[in-house]
Amino acid sequence: MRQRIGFLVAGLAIAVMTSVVAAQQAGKVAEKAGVTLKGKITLDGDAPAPRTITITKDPELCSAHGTTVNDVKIGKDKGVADVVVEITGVKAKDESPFKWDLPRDGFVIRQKDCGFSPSVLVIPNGKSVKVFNDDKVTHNVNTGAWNEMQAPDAPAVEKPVKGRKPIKVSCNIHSWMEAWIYPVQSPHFAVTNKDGEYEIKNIPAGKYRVKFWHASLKPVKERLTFEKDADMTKDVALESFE
Ligand SMILES: [Cu+2]
Repeated sequence: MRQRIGFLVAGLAIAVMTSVVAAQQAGKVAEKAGVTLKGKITLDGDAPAPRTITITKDPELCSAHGTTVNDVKIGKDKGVADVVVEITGVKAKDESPFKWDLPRDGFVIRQKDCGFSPSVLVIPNGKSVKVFNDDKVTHNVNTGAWNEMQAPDAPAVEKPVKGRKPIKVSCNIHSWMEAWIYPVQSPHFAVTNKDGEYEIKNIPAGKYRVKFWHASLKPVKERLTFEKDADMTKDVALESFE
């Protein structure tokens, strides 16, 4: 009998310990999940007039989709699309595991209807970008670091991306074509949707620099302190350069 009680006590002790460990692990997971930063990026001032482009090459194709370009895409309530929000300075040991939304076909830019799509591509620093030509005319891909002609149906131009600054992509044949590759060092980033909204999850507690970047607007940098379990909202109004 005494032996049975002994087993029971031991079993109970193990059960309690197991649940304590489980609770601790759950706590760790919650801690690891970090906090969420979200907000809306708007335009401070009037929307710039669409830029009129002069179609000097392949007009049959390139004029078919209009002759103006909106460098700043404005959505609901003056929200600005394609703003990169990046948190820098997170210590490697605190970093969430890289949970890139890795596209099956890699990081891709397409040349279609005499334009680049997407207009901003965020890519982990060191990964390769693939550029495809979907048009029936010859394009070119020029980043400064590399400059490649691309005939219709040519294979993708694939190049590694390295750096800490946004890289402008242009086409030497169609001067109005422009896109940006934005290399990031960590997974703590977001790109605003068509209405200027963004959300970054899993930010470890700490004090970091947060960059708000758009190719045609003045960049904003903020230092924000993230407290454990305290989700934050940060709205920013960006101004034009002029
Ligand atoms: Cu082109």
